[in-house]
Amino acid sequence: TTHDGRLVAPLDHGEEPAALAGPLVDGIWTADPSGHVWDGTLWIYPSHDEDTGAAADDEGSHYDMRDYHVLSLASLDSEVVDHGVALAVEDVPWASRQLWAPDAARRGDTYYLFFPAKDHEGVFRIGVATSAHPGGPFEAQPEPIAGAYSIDPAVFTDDDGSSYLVTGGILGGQLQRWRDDEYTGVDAYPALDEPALAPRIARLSDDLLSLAEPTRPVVLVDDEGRPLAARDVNRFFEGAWIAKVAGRYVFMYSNGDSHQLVYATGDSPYGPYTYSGVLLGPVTGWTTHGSIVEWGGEWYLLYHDAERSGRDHLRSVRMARLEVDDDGSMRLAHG
Ligand code: FUB
Repeated sequence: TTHDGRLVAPLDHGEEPAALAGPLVDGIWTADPSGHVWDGTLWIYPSHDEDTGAAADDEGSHYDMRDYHVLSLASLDSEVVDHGVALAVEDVPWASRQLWAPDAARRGDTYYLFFPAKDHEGVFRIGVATSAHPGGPFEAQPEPIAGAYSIDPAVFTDDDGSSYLVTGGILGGQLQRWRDDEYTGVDAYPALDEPALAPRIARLSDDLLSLAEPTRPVVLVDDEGRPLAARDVNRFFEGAWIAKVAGRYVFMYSNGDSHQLVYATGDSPYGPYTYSGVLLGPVTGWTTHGSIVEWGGEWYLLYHDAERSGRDHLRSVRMARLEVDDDGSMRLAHG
């Protein structure tokens, strides 16, 4: 059952290869997977869940992650490699706790790990760390990225080489405490018939270490072009991911209160994005978060659930194949 009591059937993977048959790794808990294919290998940048004993609350304090491990997969049939500790909270001068969902990017010979963490005042900021190897270890910049905030950084690089950083998460992710790029410290939610809180996007500088412009909202609209309202089940919650599929920009995210992975499509990385459908229904556990990645001519969904632990904050990364139509419509491929 999900957090809201619905029964969910496990995905039917049929005779799928090892990577599609169950959790990708044993031995560590992993979540929020961001996938990138570099030189033919699938690199996965997940959160590394741990039970540190932090008490559960609405701020998500029990998601108390202290480091990152990078995973790689040479083929669907090969073993997943855990590259060990890629970055730890004690190596990030500005961070105090909660290394939540990361992403990565590559420019030239340098790999970049983008990550959220609470600063010493308890405010979520976005940091960046670099490495000469996609598996790390990564060295963090001494300060968070100025102008970036909240959680769940995802970096999208367009065909012209421009990279964009999208961030945002409501509730524990503190997006509701920001107005016009200023931290208010006050939880302020729109009225139910007002436009929903929007994730933020900005182009990155050429060295990927800073924002090239102030952030702007990513507006999600219905098929009549109206911004999704705060009461809409498909409003943004957290876990943004941008990809280009069949020539269109796809914005995937965890929606509303039901936490499904849904997607919207648009003609610019900035949006607006028109709500387009559900990719993955509610999984076991309170959160859902994932990425889509093209690998060897197929599209895959990387996602997590808490089926193995039965505990919201101890999750396992999984992978499923997607069917993609010529017009960019997508769905899970069952069996
Ligand atoms: O993993 C901690 C948080 O849970 C992530 O940042 C959210 O997206 C949710 O998955």
